[in-house]
Amino acid sequence: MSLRGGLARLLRTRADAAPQPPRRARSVALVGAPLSRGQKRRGVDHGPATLRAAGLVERLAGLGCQVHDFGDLDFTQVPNDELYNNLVLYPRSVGLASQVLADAVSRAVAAGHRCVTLGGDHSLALGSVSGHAQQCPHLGVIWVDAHADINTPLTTQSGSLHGQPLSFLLRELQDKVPQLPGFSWIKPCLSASDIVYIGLRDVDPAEYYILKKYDIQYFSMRDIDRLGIRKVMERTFEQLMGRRQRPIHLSFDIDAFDPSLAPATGTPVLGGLTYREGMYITEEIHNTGMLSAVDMVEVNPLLGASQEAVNATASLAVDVIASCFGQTREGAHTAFDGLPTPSSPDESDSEEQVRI
Ligand SMILES: [Mn+2]
Repeated sequence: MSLRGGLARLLRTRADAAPQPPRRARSVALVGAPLSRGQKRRGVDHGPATLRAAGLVERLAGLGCQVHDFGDLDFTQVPNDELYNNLVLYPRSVGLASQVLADAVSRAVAAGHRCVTLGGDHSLALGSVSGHAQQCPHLGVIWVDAHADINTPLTTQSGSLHGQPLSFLLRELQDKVPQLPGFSWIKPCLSASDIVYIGLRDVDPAEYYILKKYDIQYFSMRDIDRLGIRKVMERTFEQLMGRRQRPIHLSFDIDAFDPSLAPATGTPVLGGLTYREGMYITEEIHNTGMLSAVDMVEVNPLLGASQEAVNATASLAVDVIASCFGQTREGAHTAFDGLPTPSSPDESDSEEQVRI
């Protein structure tokens, strides 16, 4: 290859390279959402405090992020919050809390932050996704979870709203979802093709029907076994960003991990993600440059069998978030960009002597 040909090829390669997305400010907003009324167990409202105590702010700062911690939102419980349809629990409390959260996430994203919502149970995604979509109407959602969380209030068996948030957000389901008290502010902001699930292994019959009928892309644990996590992520981005780049909302339920890694959570299911699969998912999402908001949900410090179990779960959740914002398994490379050189007179003398 001639020098001129090589240079021409180099220049052409540079010119033809795909345009990089604009580099977003490395500014991260933390919003604590101690929402627990979307499920029945005590303790998940301590999730935000547990994640902070596990060193989340320091870890993000160490990666070079400017961290703006907005503290915890105040979710006042609505009095006389009776069951909907004799089954669905705390609709008014969950509806109001999600509305408050939607407003906070919308403001954080509008101010140029990438927004991390610290749960809390997964019903908070009603608020975080709605608020994110107010600023980024074309966002895509990656939902990492053991469960599909897409029951409607008419198909739920438990009555818990943390198993239903996606049904309220999906346009295609609107004629199947009744108006709940406290939910009138919610506008469906997602289409079935805007969602990809990763990690499913406990899906109710009505949820399975919805996934198939509306052709929602999902990768169950069986799919991960079959394809490997690398192919799963390639297909995830093909689905969400095959035609155009778009902001990504990552909604990460800690119960996606195997219970041996994340025991302190309300609805653990055997056979979940390994640590390496979890880190690969978030590293790849970070590498797209399009991550715009993250939920970390269902860490419940009252459900660990021991303090070690709680610490392991919280530390795993912090690793997931750090990995979303640039931590790699090769290390973080922001603070170190050159080796020190020897400079003392003795050393330079001896070096000269060697040369002579
Ligand atoms: Mn969930």
